[in-house]
Amino acid sequence: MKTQVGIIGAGPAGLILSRLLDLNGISSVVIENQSRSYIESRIRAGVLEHCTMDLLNIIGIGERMMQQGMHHHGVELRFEGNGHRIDFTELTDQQIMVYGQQEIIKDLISAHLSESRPLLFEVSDVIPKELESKSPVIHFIYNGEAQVLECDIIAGCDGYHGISRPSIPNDILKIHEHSFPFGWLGILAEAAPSSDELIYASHDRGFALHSMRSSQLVRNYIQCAPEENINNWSDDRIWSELQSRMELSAGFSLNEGKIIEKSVTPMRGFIVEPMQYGNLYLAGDSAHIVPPTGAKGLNLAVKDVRILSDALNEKYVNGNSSKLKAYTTNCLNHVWRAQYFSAWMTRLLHTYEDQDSYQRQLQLAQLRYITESRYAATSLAENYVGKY
Ligand code: FAS
Ligand code: PHB
Repeated sequence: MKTQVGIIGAGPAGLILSRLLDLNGISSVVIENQSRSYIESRIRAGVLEHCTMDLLNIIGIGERMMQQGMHHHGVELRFEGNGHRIDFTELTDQQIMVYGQQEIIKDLISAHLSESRPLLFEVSDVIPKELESKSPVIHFIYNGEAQVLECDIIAGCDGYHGISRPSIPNDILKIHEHSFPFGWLGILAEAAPSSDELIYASHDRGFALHSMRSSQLVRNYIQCAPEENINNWSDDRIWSELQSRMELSAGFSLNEGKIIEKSVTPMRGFIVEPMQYGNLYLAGDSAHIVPPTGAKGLNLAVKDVRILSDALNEKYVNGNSSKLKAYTTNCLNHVWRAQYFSAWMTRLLHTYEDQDSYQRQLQLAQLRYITESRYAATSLAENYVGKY
């Protein structure tokens, strides 16, 4: 098997890269170790920056998103029993789109297969090799048979637990990482949203987030311990904790419903550099993880593959590899910006076990400042909609 770009992983990074390359007449093969049904049902991101929404429309897979997604023009910060709206459109002239990651994956896969572009599911034993050579290869098993994919470039879009990053020698990789002392217990529930926009609540009992997927599906999160045991959380306990942390002095209650999915996610920041080695290029979660408080993970993956496809286009169309050489530098700009914003939102909105009243009052003073100062609110809004 032969192609120009071998892509490992059919997440947002891999599938959007393949489409961008195809639009520039560059061939690629995407290999994925999970089944189609598994990755189309995996609950992940839900918030798209303005520029991510624009890109999905530009590459021609935004139709269902624009019909079924929810256009949000702000978010609410809730603390001390009051809600405060941050008006994105008024402050930045941009918005966000709330549309489930698994829906984007479904749209990308159906476009991919309807155009008969190669996408292999349920591969195994994937091993990228000869990364420093002019023709790196990917060994893998497909339908029980050993395969070798010869390519010019390998794109490692296989997420944090993938094989691509570990294929780079340890002495080459520099790792920056930080674990926050809490996790998120996330639920997907059959209930109508209780607000038109997302609610970020900072409460003495801990952080909580009210998000949504449709007019019948909500996605809520509560701050918990990093290694929290989900079995200690009955559905009743989850709803009562959410209600407590979302309280308003004027009265408020979240619509409750059947919880159809619940999981605990640790909160950490992680970045490797370089994001390239020979002819292997990392994009998305394979190179960096952000705490989800800033809703940046998926959007970062999209920014990476925009830069990578542009650099590959320059190589194949103009024979100029300067942008490929500068790939890591060009990506780290937006990656560290998103890390900064995600860590800032996390520290602002979560309570720390060893926090004293002085530190709690500092958080509340900062929240008041953000909701009273146009400049502070604009800073949050710009970072949230992805205007950078
Ligand atoms: P992905 O992990 O999405 O895709 C990698 C793909 O590679 C997967 O399909 C995997 O099966 C495949 N793969 C792995 N190893 C392989 C191998 N050896 N061979 C072949 N294939 C292999 N981000 C937000 O912006 N907002 C959110 O609300 C949000 N919520 C999240 C909630 C959870 C629980 C998690 C885990 C993440 C969340 N994120 C969120 C971040 C998330 O959206 C990621 O940033 C995004 O999926 C990154 O996309 P990819 O880099 O494509 O990686
Ligand atoms: C989500 O809708 O899943 C979501 C929204 C905002 C975040 C994180 C997750 O910050």
